[in-house]
Amino acid sequence: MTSKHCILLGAPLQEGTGRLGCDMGPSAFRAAGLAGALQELGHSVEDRGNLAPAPRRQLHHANSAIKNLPEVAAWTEALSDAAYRLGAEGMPIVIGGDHAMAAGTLAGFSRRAAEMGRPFFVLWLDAHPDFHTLDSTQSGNLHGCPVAYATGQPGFEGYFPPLAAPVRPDHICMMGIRSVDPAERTALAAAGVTVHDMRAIDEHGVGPLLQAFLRRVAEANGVLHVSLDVDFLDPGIAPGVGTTVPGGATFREAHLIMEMLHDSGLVASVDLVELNPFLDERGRTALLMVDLVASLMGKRVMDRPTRAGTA
Ligand code: 6HN
Ligand code: MN
Ligand code: MN
Ligand code: MN
Repeated sequence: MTSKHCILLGAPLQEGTGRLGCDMGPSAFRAAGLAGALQELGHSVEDRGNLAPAPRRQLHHANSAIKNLPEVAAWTEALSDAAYRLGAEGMPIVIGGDHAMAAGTLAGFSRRAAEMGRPFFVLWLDAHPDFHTLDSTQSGNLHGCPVAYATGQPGFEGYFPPLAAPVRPDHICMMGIRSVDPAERTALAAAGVTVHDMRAIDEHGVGPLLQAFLRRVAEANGVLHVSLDVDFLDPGIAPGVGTTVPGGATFREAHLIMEMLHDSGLVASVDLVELNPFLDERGRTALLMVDLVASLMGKRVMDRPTRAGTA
């Protein structure tokens, strides 16, 4: 197994959600043994602590539902810069914090990939597509917007930082989707994002769906970023999240995805988002997330021949 230099960066933002608690996410991941689990697999781990962006100017938007726009804009800028820098230093694992975080990480990692002259791909594991614009969001919770921003959908100009390298919508594969707002449904189809909803998973299984995407990434010599939202998982196994939706990925579906990602050797960076320790039960969601990261980084039951993104 190839050992990696894992760089942990905490992003205790919670301003993208409608409730408090995600700011404790980075601490819970640390308490659940994230660093030790990676070291046990032979990786080196460097914990860079938590990011704390400076407050900035007021921002006013015509959509009065929007919450905490200046705060989330500041996080986006700070995370975009951090992701761009860390992308050149090792394997960044950004620990949230709510999913608004991905506005910054997608922007920064995509910019890094573009600079390396390699195409950038995203595997989005979530119950939600998070494809709202500032104009279309009705909840006003900005964790519902990062993918629209990072792919350069209109209306973010003047609020979020300009994108050096917008993510191509047709380079995004979403899995586990089961809660889509009407505005998102239309926009996703128009943009050409691959959406494997839970029905597709039920019908085909996660294995073949993921394998097809990994083959595309491998053939393009792409750089792959994985954004893992806790609510991708079924609430029965992962209660520690504010936006539970029934009918999510099972323990084995999630682990198989992680195991296949590991074997592909394609993953360059990871987001771990939406863990809300205040809603968790004795740390079980945090521990499951750490176990999933371990599978992504090489933990396996038995040795088996690697199939490196093909087969
Ligand atoms: N997440 N579509 C809903 C909204 O409020 O815009 C839910 C967003 C969930 C956000 O999954 O990170
Ligand atoms: Mn999400
Ligand atoms: Mn979600
Ligand atoms: Mn299922």
